[in-house]
Amino acid sequence: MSDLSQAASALRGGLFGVQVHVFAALDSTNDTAAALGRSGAPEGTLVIADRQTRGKGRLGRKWDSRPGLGLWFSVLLRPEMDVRRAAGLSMVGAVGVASALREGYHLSAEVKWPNDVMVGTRKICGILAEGAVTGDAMDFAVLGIGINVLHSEQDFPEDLRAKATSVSLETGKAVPRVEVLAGVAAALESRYVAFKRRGFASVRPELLGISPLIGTSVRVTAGRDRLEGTAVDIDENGALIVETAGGEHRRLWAGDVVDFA
Ligand code: BT5
Repeated sequence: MSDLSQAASALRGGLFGVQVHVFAALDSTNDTAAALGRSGAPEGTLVIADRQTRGKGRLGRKWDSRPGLGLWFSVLLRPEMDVRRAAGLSMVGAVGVASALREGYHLSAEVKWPNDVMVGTRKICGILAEGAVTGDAMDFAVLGIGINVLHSEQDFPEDLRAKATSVSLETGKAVPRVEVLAGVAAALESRYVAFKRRGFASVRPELLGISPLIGTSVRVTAGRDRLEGTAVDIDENGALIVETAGGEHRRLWAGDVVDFA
């Protein structure tokens, strides 16, 4: 916890740090950021916790968020755009995190569509974007980011040990969490500002440059649908384009790539 108390000073001057709320423990930083959003907190408000007791993944999955080891935080965004355009936000977040890890720590971090940040086959960061909507307009969005920083392999639950990694595991160094936070916040801010101005097109070239799926065979699940084919593109709206064996191009808006090679 001690190092996280430096978060506000590490973020001073940036958009993502206009207000910083640091907690020893929360159920989920996304839920607290959403509550702040409903009570009118400004864009850029950041909520961070040393530990989450109910860290959330997508589709009701759990995010392992033990104390002292990771960056578990959420930023409140007020993007003033319709819901369909805002759907690209989680990918904007993933590109921001991957670029900060590449530039700051020379990690070969990549973005596995739609929003996992991977080093090789292991997940180093997960992103959960949630929104409050009136009609077609976003009231606000919450971009929740979990980055494994100081974990050794034993620090992950057994079922994640072969699938997860951390900044320490990849660099061999105990990098301070607030240092990672400051780098990620700056990288996110520049991508977010561009995204507000120019939409998903602003992030697409960078995303395609660090997408390990493109050109590979993939198996994707999307709700009850299963699809196999070759990932050929991520389109101008953020959808994954998969070419099936029959040559048909299928456009996927959401889903999980369960296998690729
Ligand atoms: C995600 O979901 O990857 C989104 C994770 C978002 C976490 C942040 S932390 C701050 C904010 N507050 C929250 O409550 N959430 C956000 P998904 O793509 O559904 O992946 C979930 C899966 O990742 C799990 O089912 C596990 O297999 C795996 N997993 C769980 N914890 C992990 C960890 N610490 N590192 C790597 N993989 C993990």
